[in-house]
Amino acid sequence: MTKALLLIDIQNGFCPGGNLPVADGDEVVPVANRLIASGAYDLIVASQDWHPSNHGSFASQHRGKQPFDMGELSGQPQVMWPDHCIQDSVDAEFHPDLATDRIDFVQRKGENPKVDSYSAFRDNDQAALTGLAEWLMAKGVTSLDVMGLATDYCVKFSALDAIDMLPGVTVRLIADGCRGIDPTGVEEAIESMRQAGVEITDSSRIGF
Ligand code: VGL
Ligand code: ZN
Repeated sequence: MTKALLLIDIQNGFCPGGNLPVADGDEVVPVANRLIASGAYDLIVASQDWHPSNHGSFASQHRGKQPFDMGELSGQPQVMWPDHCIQDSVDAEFHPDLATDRIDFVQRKGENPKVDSYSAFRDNDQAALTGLAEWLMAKGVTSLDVMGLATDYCVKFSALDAIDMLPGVTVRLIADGCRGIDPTGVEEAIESMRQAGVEITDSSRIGF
């Protein structure tokens, strides 16, 4: 048994004071730190949204678009986001209280300006892989617990891809370790993960 914890985008940009803040996003930090310290995991992996300043998911790159409008990117429907998690900015750094010294592998994503990458495993068009699935399989991971920000975007896409791309691996969502952008979206996201075979659990049931 090789157990891995996947921390999705626990970055300043998605916490209060960030450029794309998720309500109470910082509340996932103590949950992550407790899980890391519990000793329940062999491997800790973290993803980091890591955009160039001209990323095509930014409303600022589209004439007449405001943040949270719908738009298009490379011919596909795309939510227009505020500029966020720009490479090497404070906004893109992990939350300062996250126990980053215990992270074994950081997977950056969203570097191609022409396509968004909610999932830590591959771009939204499913063309380019990040390499994370290969890394986890090479480590012989048998179970993957997923938590972080935001439930209805990057957490959801990552958990669904984990089911798809890691055959035989048990995938669980640590629900109390997630916060979302849109409350309705969060309910739908959890339901779609459940239907895809993601076990929905809680940090209180793990390791302590
Ligand atoms: C995310 C929107 C845009 C996320 C990243 O981490 O959920 N959401 N970029
Ligand atoms: Zn992003």
